[in-house]
Amino acid sequence: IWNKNKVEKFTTVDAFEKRFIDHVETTLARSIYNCDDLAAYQATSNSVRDNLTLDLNKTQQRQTARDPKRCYYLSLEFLMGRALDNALINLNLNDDKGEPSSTDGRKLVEKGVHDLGFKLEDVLEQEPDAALGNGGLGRLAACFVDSMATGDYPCWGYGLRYQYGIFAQKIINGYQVETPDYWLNYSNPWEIERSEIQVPVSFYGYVSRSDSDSKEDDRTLRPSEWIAGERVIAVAYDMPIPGFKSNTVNNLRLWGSKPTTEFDFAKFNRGDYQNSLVEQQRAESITAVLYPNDNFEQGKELRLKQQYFWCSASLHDIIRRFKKSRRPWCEFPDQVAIQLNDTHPTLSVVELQRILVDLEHLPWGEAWDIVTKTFSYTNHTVMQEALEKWPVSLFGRLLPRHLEIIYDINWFFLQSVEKKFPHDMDLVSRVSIIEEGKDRQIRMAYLAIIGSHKVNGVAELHSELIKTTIFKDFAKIYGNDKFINVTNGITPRRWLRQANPELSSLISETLKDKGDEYLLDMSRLTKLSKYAEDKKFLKKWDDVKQKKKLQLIDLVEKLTGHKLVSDRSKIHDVLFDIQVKRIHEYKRQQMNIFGCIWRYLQIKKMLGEGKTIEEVKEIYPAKISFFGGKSAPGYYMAKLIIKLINTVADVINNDKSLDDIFKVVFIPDYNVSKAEIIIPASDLSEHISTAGTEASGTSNMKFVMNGGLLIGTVDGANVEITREIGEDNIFLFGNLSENVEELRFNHRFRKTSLPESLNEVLKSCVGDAVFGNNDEFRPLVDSIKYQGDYYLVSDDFESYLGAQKLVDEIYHNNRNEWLKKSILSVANVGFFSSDRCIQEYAETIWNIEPVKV
Ligand code: 26M
Repeated sequence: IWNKNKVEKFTTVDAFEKRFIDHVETTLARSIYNCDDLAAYQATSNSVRDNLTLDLNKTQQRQTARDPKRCYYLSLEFLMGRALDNALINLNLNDDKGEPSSTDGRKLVEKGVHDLGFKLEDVLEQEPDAALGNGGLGRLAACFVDSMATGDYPCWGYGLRYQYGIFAQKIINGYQVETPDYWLNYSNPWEIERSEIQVPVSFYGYVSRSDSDSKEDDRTLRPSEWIAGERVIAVAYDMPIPGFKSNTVNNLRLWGSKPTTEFDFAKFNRGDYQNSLVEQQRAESITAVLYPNDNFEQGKELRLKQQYFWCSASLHDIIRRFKKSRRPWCEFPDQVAIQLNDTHPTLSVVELQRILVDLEHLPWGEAWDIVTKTFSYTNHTVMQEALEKWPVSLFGRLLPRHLEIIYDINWFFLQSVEKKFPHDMDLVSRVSIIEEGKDRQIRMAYLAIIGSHKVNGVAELHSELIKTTIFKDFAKIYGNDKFINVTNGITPRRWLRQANPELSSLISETLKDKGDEYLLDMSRLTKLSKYAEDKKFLKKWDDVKQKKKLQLIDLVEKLTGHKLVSDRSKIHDVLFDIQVKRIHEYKRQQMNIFGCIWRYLQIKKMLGEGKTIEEVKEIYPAKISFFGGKSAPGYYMAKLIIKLINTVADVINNDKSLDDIFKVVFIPDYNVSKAEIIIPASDLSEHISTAGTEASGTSNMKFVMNGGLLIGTVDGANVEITREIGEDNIFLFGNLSENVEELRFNHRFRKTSLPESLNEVLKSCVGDAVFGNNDEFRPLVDSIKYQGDYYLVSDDFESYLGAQKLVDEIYHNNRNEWLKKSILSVANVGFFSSDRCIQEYAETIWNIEPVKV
């Protein structure tokens, strides 16, 4: 009976339409006469999800049967964006037996939705972003799960199901205002609630040791019992992750918190029914919100609670799966690899050690051997303020047994260091997991390094820097094999095919690649090089870009209500210069806006001298500078930068004398779905961090993949991008990271003076000058003039203006040259596919192999 009545995937338009109507009438309990775009989105999503679910089940059955080594990617953030369009692109329409079918799933559903009276475009617009992340780190995790499924790797992601994603940004009066992102408002068709998968997680309490006369440093040889003070339940919510042209559908498991059904009878008996319920309700707050910091550590207890809740539930789940195959514990690292996305999941190292020693009664040394073979750690930053540390006092109260275990890990580690470097007591104290001082702190990065067999940076320069600066001592202790580089990547399915269907079709048509195989094998793109001087092709290439620019104009006009361009037919002459990313001093949006101010002041000067607009345009051709990005809510300077951008935009955009040759725009609420519109529209994008501060950057890769040129510093992955696409095709400027220390030193001793250009700009931002705004921006000016200019804006400013001048010249005087650079960039962007990146992780760190379904 089961076999005869098997649920089938839809593989035809008819079958899709049936499924759709079924969902409208049953799942949504609505009549087909009362079906709006939102209902259509939900019915479509549920129908597509059914297909995914069937393949998910099959993938998991297959993996259970084969029982290969699996990788678990632990990340507190998965910045997934929208799921439907991506699912359509990855839709796998083969039946039970066949090879992946050649039917385009997206076209099929588009037709079906159209037959039912809707426009796919409008339906897709209904979906809220799954914005469970801050920026680069979270979006990287999302690209990674896509590539893991595409490469048929047996991998799961583990994260938290925040009820509120990153806040929505409103711009009011030029200031950022945060509003809650309650993304689950209309139920989420992409999650499968596994109400039967419930894992209890404990907090607080104390440690009990049966053997009270054991010697202090002997205690780890015996297990201890943790008597917890609070218990909550972790419930699993699964998101199916389809691969492209693959039958694999992997799983992203997000944990939600809820109260136990245990009840505090003591309180109840005291007549305190209300309060005993209130405390239970607190459990739900653990996964309520994503912390909106990016590259900044705050040390909040609830954040640590989130981390432990997630680590504990995930490890429990992983171990439950391992135990099914009844292997001995020593085989655990042959079956399980766990990747730590930054230090946020480092507690899982301690939790695994605790489980093995306290609950499974393994000897300490055997347990630790298993732990270190299992874990590996990715570092995403060298900036001090972003390195995670927890006060010992706070930590010990929440997780008393884990604190003991950390002390013991540290003790054994320091012993081994002393043995290896007997005459270097300084080294021993420097590498202690515990930072001494009046407020003792646990250094999570050190713990992550000690608990892992591999540590990787995310771009070559960054991986070198961690070995020679923040983790220098550890590189010395562990030698050369432990610290490696895996340069980041991005998924070409979302960032080329989905974001830019126009460019994708031009590419597949040009390469005669009907099945879009280049999205899997991006080395095929190199064939585009031979068209780099083909006039007909240049025209088509340029047409795509102009079309994407108009789409961005539409978006901005919709969002801000302001008309940006009066004559859309002239868009070809307007250079789109874009910087979209989290607002941070080290990313130097302030330098970009100072550059805009410089441009404005120069234009005004020329006009004042009686030059005509046409004459001005010879030097400063038409351009729009776009900014976008969120500031952490408590980051004063970043918020001030947003206000400055909006103030400058206000003045410039309302200055009639400019005759539209220059505009500045702040796009509110930058997120993944807006990025998909913004990135394909760029002629030029800015990646201008102080050298040595941006670990990799990933939007740089997205812009290149869409034929945009970069202006940037020699930082992060800009270095490898330059190597791949050629130095003629990127506008590099500024000081190198090896000189940063000296430059900062010179500032401290007032040995540098500001360039005249910057001085003029800064003058216009204070007092009652044109951008002064009652001296509001004084702190931004002072940080450069009097506070050491930590991010070296003054040292790079002239060089930056020089690079911008070159941009203007080439874009306006030699368009074919520009287009050639654009084509050659795309032709050589293949290295930055996250498929390559995941393959490197799989082969050099995880030691796992694909399992075809
Ligand atoms: C820390 C404490 C409390 C709350 C939040 C945090 C936190 C959250 C996100 C800290 C850092 C976070 O992300 C850092 C990040 O996004 N780093 C970026 O990672 C990208 C992927 O590797 C790189 O491309 C970027 O260069 C790097 O800045």
